[in-house]
Amino acid sequence: MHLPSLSISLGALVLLPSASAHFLFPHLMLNGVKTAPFEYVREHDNGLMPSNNDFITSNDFRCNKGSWNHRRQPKTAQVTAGKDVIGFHTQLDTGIYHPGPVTIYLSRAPGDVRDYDGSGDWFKVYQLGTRMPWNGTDQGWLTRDLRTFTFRIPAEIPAGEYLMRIEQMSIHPPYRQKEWYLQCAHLSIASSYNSKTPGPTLKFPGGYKISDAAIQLDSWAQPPPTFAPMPGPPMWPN
Ligand SMILES: *[C@@H]1O[C@H](CO)[C@@H](O)[C@H](O)[C@H]1NC(C)=O
Ligand SMILES: [Cu+2]
Repeated sequence: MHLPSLSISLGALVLLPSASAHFLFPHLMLNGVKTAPFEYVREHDNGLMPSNNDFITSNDFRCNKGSWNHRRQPKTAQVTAGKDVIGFHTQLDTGIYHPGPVTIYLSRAPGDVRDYDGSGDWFKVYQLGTRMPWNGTDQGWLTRDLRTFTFRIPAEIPAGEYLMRIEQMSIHPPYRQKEWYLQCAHLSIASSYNSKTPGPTLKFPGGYKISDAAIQLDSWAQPPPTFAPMPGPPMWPN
């Protein structure tokens, strides 16, 4: 177990001034319960550091830097498709103070999720962007100051073990520059669904391109943008 290192890293977090604290998502949300930090979430070695756009071409864009070294630490949460409400909660109740979308993807492991690197297909099950219409301000983001991002697992997901990946793309730097925050949880999904495979799917890296409209959004533009495209494909099921 990694409780000693966990308490050290949380202690270090507490000492950080909030202005330099970015976002981790160490708590799996399970039917309204905030589980312990990293109980079901794969830790990584990037701490609270923002990643820049180089990140989207890296294998670390799956579950963040160094997460492979932590893959045996979390438990795998037992959940049921079409029933349980799941998601993530930020570290130390930090509100999302950087404007930008939050998306959540699932990828089925070939076997045990603890041995899965996220190199397979991902599909999107959650997204939260701006109010519509958007007046181009930070206040217009529905993600703003939120700490919890949850959704009911769709019934239309085959049984199996899954990585669940949350991503926040911060859009406050100028032009195409973005900051990226992401983290993965371990799920075992019970389901009787065995119809069409969830999609559309994408790979990480490769699925996002700098030319994507979501990444090209320039929050500094004048006049301000009035539409913020979501990163990635449409959600499953449509
Ligand atoms: C933009 O909209 C948000 C709510 O969506 C509001 O709080 C804010 O005052 C608005 N700002 C401007 C400049 O219209
Ligand atoms: Cu920042």
